[in-house]
Amino acid sequence: MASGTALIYDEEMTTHKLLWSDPICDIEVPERLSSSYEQLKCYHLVERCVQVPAREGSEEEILLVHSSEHLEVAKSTQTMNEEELKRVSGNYDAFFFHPNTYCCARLAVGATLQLVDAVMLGKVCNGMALVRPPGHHSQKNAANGFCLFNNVAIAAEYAKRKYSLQRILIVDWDVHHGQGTQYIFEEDPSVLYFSWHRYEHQEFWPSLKESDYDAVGLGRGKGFNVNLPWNKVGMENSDYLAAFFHVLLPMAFEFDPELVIVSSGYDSGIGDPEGQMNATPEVFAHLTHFLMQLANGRLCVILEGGYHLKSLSESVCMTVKTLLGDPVPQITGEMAPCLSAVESIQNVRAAHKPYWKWLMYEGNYYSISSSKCNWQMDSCRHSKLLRLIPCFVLYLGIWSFTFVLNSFSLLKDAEGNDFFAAVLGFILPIAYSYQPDLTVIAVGPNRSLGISGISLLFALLQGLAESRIFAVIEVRSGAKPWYFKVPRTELTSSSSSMLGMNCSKLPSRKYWLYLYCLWYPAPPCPTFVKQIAQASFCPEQDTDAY
Ligand code: Q9C
Ligand code: ZN
Repeated sequence: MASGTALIYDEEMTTHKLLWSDPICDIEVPERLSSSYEQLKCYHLVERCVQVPAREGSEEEILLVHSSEHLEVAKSTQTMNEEELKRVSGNYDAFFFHPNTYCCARLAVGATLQLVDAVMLGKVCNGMALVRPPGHHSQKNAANGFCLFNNVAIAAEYAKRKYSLQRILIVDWDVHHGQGTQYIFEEDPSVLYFSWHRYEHQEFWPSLKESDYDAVGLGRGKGFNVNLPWNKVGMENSDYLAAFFHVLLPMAFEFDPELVIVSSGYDSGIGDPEGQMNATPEVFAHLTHFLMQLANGRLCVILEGGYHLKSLSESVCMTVKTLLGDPVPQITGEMAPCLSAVESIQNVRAAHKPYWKWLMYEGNYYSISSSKCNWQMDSCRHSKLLRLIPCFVLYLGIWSFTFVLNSFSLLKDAEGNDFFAAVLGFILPIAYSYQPDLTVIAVGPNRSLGISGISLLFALLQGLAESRIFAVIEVRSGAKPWYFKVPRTELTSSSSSMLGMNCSKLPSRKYWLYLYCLWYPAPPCPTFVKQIAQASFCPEQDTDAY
């Protein structure tokens, strides 16, 4: 498998700038690029990356997505004076032309394609392109929202053709809806487009009906357009993680993309004047880490928005550091998503139920296994432990241990993606709300998952406890041994000091109930509810199992 992380940056793209006063456009400044790059240098990240040069995208490449009329208008602005530039800019919603804009936009397209080539040809495993102007609002025939050419959409179309790809995932974590990208791919089942965005019930720009959760795609593309509108500002790390756990990741694993492209706007981060959200730079390390588990690690991150220079550059660094394989920083703070976020998540899940197996079967778990609601599971508690299924231990979270095991017993009859659904929708949220200092995975010999499933579980959990993972593997005698990638950080703390850890990080009951709601849409099984409540309030109860 390819290794290395590409970084693409060209100072030329800082020449595109606003020449007159315009309070709408004046946040899209050249310093967005230069200060991000400076910060990368400051953390010695630039020297750890493979420097790939940008190039100008060709007309032919731009025409993969845009009309020749649009291309000609853009081209014609190169020789215009300020007055003419202002007039042409006025034809669009929130865009400005500079005489060098066309050149920069071609470089932005070319830089993106260079990254796609580097990743697809195996020169690197992943990478980031720092580009301006951004792309995701740009449409076939129009500039929009600081975007002239749709860099990411062109890259997806290019990758589809040049490398005969059948499934590309675009993750748009910019705080604005990439309506341009949606329009371009809404009938295309080979491109799964996910976007979360500040929406506020259509109050927030671009204020479109089609940015809502019920825009699921058209024709053959039905089910491949996923909008998660945020109806309140102030969304936090927990809300973004919940969106990944309960919407994007299960869908992405079912889709099984061959390439992942991120429309990477950091205006969804804390401090941004446009987004007004509260997610910290660390969250982008986690989002990146999750996406690295797809498509054999083929991940291209392309800059979109981000207008708070400090927040932007720190978040860019978090992303690149994670792409390079550094341990993911611990996320702190409340882990329960807010009610408004849960509402949006429920809505998009309901809208997509007809199109995704993982959502379709979900309601069945309760009925499938109601007869097996055996919460005692005595055999789990003792030495037979390792002979069961792969287990996940939250350190000092033994209280939830039985709980997780039980949930597996609920799920193991269901077919298909049940394991992934369990890990993503259930284990990860629990793990993130618990914030363990150590993760222990116990794997028994009669595992049904296979190496790839266990490796995925392992990799996903590496985002926790600063990558401190301990695996207990019971190997059948005579069986061929197999291995995990060695965790990147040494286990520093001794287990006895771990034991001294208190339980102050326990998730609130609200979150447990919330998990319950997402996971079991069917009428609640009273024993189950009781178990959750007990698990939440009596964490020490099960410690004697050890
Ligand atoms: N009243 C990107 O982040 N705001 N573009 C327009 C009009 C435009 C954002 C407000 C925001 C564009 C790439
Ligand atoms: Zn944006």
